[in-house]
Amino acid sequence: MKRLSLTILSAMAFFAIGFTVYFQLTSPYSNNINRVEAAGEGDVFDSATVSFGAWITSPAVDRFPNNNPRTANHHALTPRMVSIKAGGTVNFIVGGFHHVLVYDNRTPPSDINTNLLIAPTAGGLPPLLINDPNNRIYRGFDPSLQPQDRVEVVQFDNPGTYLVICGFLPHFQEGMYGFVRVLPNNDN
Ligand SMILES: [Cu+2]
Repeated sequence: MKRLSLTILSAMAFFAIGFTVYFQLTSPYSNNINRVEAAGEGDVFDSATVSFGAWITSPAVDRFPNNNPRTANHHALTPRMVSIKAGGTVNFIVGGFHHVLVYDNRTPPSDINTNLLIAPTAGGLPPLLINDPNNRIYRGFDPSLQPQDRVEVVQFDNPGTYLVICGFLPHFQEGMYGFVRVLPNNDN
């Protein structure tokens, strides 16, 4: 039995590491703002919705009556990039222990100083929230003070390519970030 659980554990670890590497190597967006900007536009609307973390279903998850199982959370922005018109909004639908941070036009993920950290206000956690104010244009709620399922709506006046990261350090280090492309609004 012990050997079996060890095998399962190492398989899980292998999968987690493999997935992280795969994601970083294959993401068209990793650190390359030019490629984000060059991506196809499709239909662009005034608002977009981004799932900011999610609860997995495979294996099955039971949150009843009031559970936030830490190991059952998907650490990603879905989709990883959205485009909206200038003046529009992005609805970040948060699912899990996540911290929404938005950085100004053309900030690459590599610019984020992960040595600047603060502790969540509640819960006695160590300083694991990224606190780099340089080019930061929106900092969301401290997740330690909020329900894990919530919405934060952010508005963008100016065209540009904005980096959105999860400020919870372990998630950012796993690649939990994405981009909002704000295109000129020709409707005005
Ligand atoms: Cu997160």
